[in-house]
Amino acid sequence: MSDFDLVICNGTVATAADTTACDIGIKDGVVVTLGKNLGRGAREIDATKRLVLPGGIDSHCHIEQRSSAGVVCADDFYSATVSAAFGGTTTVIPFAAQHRGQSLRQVVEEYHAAAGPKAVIDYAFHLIISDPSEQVMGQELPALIRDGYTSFKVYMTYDLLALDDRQMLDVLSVARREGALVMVHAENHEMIKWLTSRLLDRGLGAPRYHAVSHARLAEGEATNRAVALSQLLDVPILLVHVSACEAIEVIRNGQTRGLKIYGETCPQYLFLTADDLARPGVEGAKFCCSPPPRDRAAQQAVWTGLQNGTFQVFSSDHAPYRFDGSGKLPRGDRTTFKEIANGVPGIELRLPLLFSEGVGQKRLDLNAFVALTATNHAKLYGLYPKKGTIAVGSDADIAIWDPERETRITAGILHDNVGYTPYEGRRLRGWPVTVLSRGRIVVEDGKLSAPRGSGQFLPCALSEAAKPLGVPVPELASASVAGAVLV
Ligand code: DUC
Ligand code: ZN
Ligand code: ZN
Repeated sequence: MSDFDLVICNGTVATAADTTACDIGIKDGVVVTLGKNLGRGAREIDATKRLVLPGGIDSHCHIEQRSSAGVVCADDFYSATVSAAFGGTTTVIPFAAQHRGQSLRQVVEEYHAAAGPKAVIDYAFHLIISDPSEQVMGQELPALIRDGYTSFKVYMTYDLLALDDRQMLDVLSVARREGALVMVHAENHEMIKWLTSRLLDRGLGAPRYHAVSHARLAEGEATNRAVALSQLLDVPILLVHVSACEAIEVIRNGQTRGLKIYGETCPQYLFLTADDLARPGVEGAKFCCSPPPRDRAAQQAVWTGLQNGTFQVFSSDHAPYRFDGSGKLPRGDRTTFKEIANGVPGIELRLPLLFSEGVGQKRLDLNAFVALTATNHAKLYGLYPKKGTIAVGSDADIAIWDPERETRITAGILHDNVGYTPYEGRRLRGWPVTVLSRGRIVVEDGKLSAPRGSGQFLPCALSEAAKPLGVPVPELASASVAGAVLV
């Protein structure tokens, strides 16, 4: 009789805090012992010369989602989670996206119905709030937060999604009261609309003009406004998919002033630039996402932000659209940048890209890599320490990496349903070769072992990160002295 279902031995185990040579004993899906000479397991994995890391958490990805323009993602919960697992990710947090007029509760039920039978790894949901009606804000949202949907995204741009500042304040005040974390897509809607119509009026519809219309000042201005709204009500916020130097500066500045402002960035802002959108014909459509990739200086600023703690999380923002009429090119070669579905795939390459160019090129140490790709996601979204670390009592969600393995990226080796990758032809060093979810082998030797529907839903707890500072701005403090509760 073995003490463990599985023992991983002889590997180098790294968490966000430490790197140690130790073995891992796993029973009933959970890490039960860390140490040396653990004894036998029913199964053993020899991890000599391998790195044993917490499975990645991708806390920003779009799966089986219909965009506000009605375009459906190329990946369903099967292909997306399989692709995630092959890239070393063991938990995803996609969005249950409300369209205007929809009941939030019903939206959540629909996403459960889609994910339950298909996901091969564990998943939670953020909400997207596009219609903060009285019913949604007064009843549905508070109830959903209590049911484990403790984070939600709001947009400051897009005709069918954007909230105005007043609506943003309404949403922030519910988040404050209920302890939820608000994720903000910060771009100035009017600037983008104005630039877009000027460009199109002048016949400039090619993909490269997407990056012109989504100007970096639009991102900087909206980020600044989001921080001010957050400060006014003393509500923590997370700025998602940050790409521009102007926005990074605003976030850093808020953090320096002691505000609970969090930042997320993504592979496209490290490895792509606006020049990619200028590739011949409509090829540039493959690189159109919002905010768009910028220039080399912005790439460097994003690296610096990962190094100095401005960014807590590195997510894929996997928004998969095929390069045809069903996705990127609704009007074929005549599609203008305004009509191109916004988003790039990246759920499988998020970790290998950051490992190779971050850890491999000594821009990040291994512990920072783990923090940025797993631990901090679990902490921000109320999944820690069940997820995001390797510790006694944690789920045995583990990726075993061969740090020397060299891979030339091409769409054909990936497991998503997109048909192209923005990272075609790149050479990476380091790859997750064995991936476990709750002690079950999901990927081994390039093969999938987990059945459809074996992933489990994870209700999220309220997180410390979302707690207000408790220091209202002076105006609010004076109102509350007078007995008025404003938030
Ligand atoms: N926002 C996202 O989060 N993903 C893709 C496009 C967008 O605008
Ligand atoms: Zn967004
Ligand atoms: Zn997104």
